[in-house]
Amino acid sequence: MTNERYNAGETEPRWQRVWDEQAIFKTRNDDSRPKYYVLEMFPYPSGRIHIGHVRNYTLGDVIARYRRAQGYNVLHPMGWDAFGLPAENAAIERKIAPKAWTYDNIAAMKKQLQTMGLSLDWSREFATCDPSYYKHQQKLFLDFLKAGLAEREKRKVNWDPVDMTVLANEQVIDGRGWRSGAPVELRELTQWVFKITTYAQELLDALDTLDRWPDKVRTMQRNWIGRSEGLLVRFALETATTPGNEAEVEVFTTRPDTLFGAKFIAVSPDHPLAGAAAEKNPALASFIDDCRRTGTAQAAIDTAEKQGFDTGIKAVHPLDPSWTLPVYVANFVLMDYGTGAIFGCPAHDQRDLDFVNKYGLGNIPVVCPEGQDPTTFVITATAYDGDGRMINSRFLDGKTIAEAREEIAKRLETAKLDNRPVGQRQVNFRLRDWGISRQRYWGCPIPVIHCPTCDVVPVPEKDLPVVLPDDVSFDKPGNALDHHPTWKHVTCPKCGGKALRETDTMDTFVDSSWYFARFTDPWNENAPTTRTVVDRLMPVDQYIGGVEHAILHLLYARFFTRAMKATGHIVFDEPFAGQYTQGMVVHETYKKPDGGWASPDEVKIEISGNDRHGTLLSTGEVVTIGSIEKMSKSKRNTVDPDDIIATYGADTARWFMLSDSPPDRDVIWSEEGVKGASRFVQRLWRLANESAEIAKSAPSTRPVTFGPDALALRKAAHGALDKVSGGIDKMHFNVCLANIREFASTLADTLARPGTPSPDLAWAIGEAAIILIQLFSPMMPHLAEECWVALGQSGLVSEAAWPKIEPELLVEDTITLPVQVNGKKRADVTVARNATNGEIEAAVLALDEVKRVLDGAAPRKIIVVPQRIVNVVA
Ligand code: ANZ
Ligand code: ZN
Repeated sequence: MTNERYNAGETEPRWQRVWDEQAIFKTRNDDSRPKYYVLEMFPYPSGRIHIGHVRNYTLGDVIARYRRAQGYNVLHPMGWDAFGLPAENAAIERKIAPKAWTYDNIAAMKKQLQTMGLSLDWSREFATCDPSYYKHQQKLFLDFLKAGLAEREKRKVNWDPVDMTVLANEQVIDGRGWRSGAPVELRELTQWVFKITTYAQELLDALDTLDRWPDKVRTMQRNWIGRSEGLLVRFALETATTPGNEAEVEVFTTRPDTLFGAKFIAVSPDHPLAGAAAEKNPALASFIDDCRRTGTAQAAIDTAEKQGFDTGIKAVHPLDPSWTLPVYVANFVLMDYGTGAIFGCPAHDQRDLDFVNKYGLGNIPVVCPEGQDPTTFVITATAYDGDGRMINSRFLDGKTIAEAREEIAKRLETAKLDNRPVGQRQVNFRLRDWGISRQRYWGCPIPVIHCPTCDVVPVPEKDLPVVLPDDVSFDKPGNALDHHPTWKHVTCPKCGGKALRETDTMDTFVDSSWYFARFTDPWNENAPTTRTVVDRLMPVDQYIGGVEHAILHLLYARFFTRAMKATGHIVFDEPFAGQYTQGMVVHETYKKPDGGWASPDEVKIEISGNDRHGTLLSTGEVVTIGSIEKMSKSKRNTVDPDDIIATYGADTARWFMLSDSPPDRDVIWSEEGVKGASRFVQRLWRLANESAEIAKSAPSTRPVTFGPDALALRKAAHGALDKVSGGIDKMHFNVCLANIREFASTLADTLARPGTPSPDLAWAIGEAAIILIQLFSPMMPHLAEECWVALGQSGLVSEAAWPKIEPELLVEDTITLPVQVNGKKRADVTVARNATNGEIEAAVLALDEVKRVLDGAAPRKIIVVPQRIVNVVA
């Protein structure tokens, strides 16, 4: 028996080499077995793996290894989401070329990943900044362009006048650019957009079919798509009050039922009516300018104080010609939603209520909650947006909201203004087309040429890829591609005249919208996908990543898959059959006496009873143990995967990641927890060796019968096998780990019994050890290989078939029945499940409780209700 401690530092690289040399994780595209595609969201090459990556890839690896053992042809690839701003920032701050910075980071991170023992097919690796990848992305762009799925659109964008770039809404902070701090301007620019709205309804409907997606993610997507059914309503204007004889304004409403509660009309600062009125009214013009400074971010608009400007224009109520409403320009009405104009019903919309309360317009409640007295129901500071019955609404009074909505729609559809219907039903989506133009160097070039004669000319396919130049400088703000002396100057492919390349590059979300399809055949130089391969290996069976990508990335990928289908590159609509959002890795925080933060590796934690206390390793000063928070550089509560793996080994880190919390919850990283995992590794190693020693003396063929001890152990083994298999299927990994621990204890107890085990028990111990090793092999693959050898098994456990459950060992073979005497429950009896009535009666009569009641007399009758109950009639 070995007394040696398990040495992860020695074994882990050794097994990684063996797997690598035998190329056992390489997936063959011509493998005819059923496929299983496991994918973790690919990393951005920031330079270092962080602990969140460790969790993400461990989760995926458990599934990949388990499915492989089950006989699937598993595809488990890895690559790099390599374009983006940090590379340009590094170039500016450290004078390193974005390309060199990116590929250096990739090399460093790949080394780190390889120490984790992940069962990845590295032969498929690519980075999205490889021209051999983005070439095909440019081809997809051209195909989308032909299919009408990409087009140019004039758009209002946030423009940073110092950095000379468009900013995403998230990059505008308090109206200023996040880097430059300069006040952001709204500019109208021509941008390339992908027509995601073409699929709005389909993207919404198909969410119902994604039954292996978390409900919360589907809900977030539904809300983002934001379908509303409403009514377009045309309000006549009193032309005497309008700047240029405008006769009407059209609004979009989802609450036509509230029309009798209307108090005002409001139009967006960008609405033509506002523009026309402003021309005659300088005060209004300057109000509109102020509004524009808020930027385009929804959050900024939502939180800004509601402000309006009364234009003096009067609108006529569509159901009462004698009723006029003031027309305001208001900062909370967006031009790019609905018609850019609304009617305000303050009693039932909080924004409208805030607005009237500011401008003294009052409110009339028109929906009364059930159980409220309509004569006394008033609204003051809080709008009521719940259910109820109509009040103060003439012919609608007493109706439900739904009935009133229908009634108004019907009436306004038939009512006429200027010979056309006043009302028209309409479905609106919040979803906007996807603007992909970025004024950035480090991205995929948009493959078009602008010719003064021919306008926009697609780059001919034979000229793809349009490659980024390497010789760029970042000494001026703005787009380095645009500043390049020669790159953009080309001849027009159509007329041969002088022309300019598009210097905008694609949003990096484009790069991650189809990489999963490219992984199926990254070697195809001629096309983005190989149909015979992609149609068989897609969709991804299990996708895993952070919840921060629940909306945009997943939605863009779902759109892209449809657009690729429409252009003949794939047969599927939905890229991810199963989707899982993992929780974060969190850690407690430590505050030093001087108020600064201490990192976990600077602190020594001591535990006495329930009390934990920490001191600084360097000075012995006491630190305050603070709250548990997401790991962040600012709080310094991070742990470095390299350190963990160097100290404890990858298996320990992997095991700990899976052990304490369900994968979709946050997991608290703690030194104690990792130490516990490390002790368990040693325990398993001892168990495997002790079992191996006994298994040596076991009969080589399976015994025909098993005694009670052997049977009990076999039941524990197959029970654990059953539970862990089911648990991995459901991704209940923490429960699986608990089952494995429990089973390991049972095996340890069996081994601890005094005396030499009988041959059948020795055989059962060998079987149990093999099952145990296989059960933890997806989580701790290196340890499993080492134990596999110790047990004298041939081949690699990474390639072994998942053990077969013997179902008869799962059946409880005894049954416990309640025993009544004269209708009163006296006892329980435990008998063999297949016991005869005679055997059951004998067992019942032998019970002390029954003997006492019968007091020596024979029962008159015993009635056995099979599997249910036994009645004794005394
Ligand atoms: C009158 C009304 C009364 C409204 C009421 C709501 C409650 P969703 O569900 O998001 O589609 N709206 C319409 N266009 C707008 C725009 N461009 N900018 C800002 N708000 C706009 O929201 C539709 C509702 O949002 C519409 O219904 C309209 O206000 C407002 F008790 O009309 B409602
Ligand atoms: Zn031309």
